[in-house]
Amino acid sequence: MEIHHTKHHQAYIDNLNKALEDLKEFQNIDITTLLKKINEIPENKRTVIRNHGGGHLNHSIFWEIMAPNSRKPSPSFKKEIEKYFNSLENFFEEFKKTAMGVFGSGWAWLVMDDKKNLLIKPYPNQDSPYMENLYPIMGIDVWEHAYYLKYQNRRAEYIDNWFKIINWEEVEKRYQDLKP
Ligand code: MN3
Repeated sequence: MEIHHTKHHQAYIDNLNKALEDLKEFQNIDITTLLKKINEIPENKRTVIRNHGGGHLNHSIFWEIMAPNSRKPSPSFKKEIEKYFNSLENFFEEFKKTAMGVFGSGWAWLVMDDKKNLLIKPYPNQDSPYMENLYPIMGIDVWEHAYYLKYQNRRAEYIDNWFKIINWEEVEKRYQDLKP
């Protein structure tokens, strides 16, 4: 996790800043707005900003939603999850299935649409849910760099263990704060 944080995440930030150097009109907007406006970015810079801006934001959220002393979702948030996924067990099952189904490098996200519906979606590379106007609530990095050092190719085991370190307080906070 430490190499992941210090080396990989920093590279996304450095490359994003470099790509923004000659794009004055996009320098002073926050990262979520930048990604929502991805199609307004000049074509020659769009891919690099999509990859590295997305990488920066995805990882920023990822570090926040993990905690060493994971508890359980609050009763009210659990109820929200049950509303969309029937049970917490079923939610984990669907989330894992989506994360396992990401071909190659990418993420699985619990996202919210602008009608406050919760859904689980796979994303390739560093694509951000913000690019399609969805709000990322909780997501797992399933790039091999996220788990290879500890789990080699055992993505399923990594996902199962990741469920045990979810910072539910922060996940719920994101859900409440991002509610449109
Ligand atoms: Mn990563």
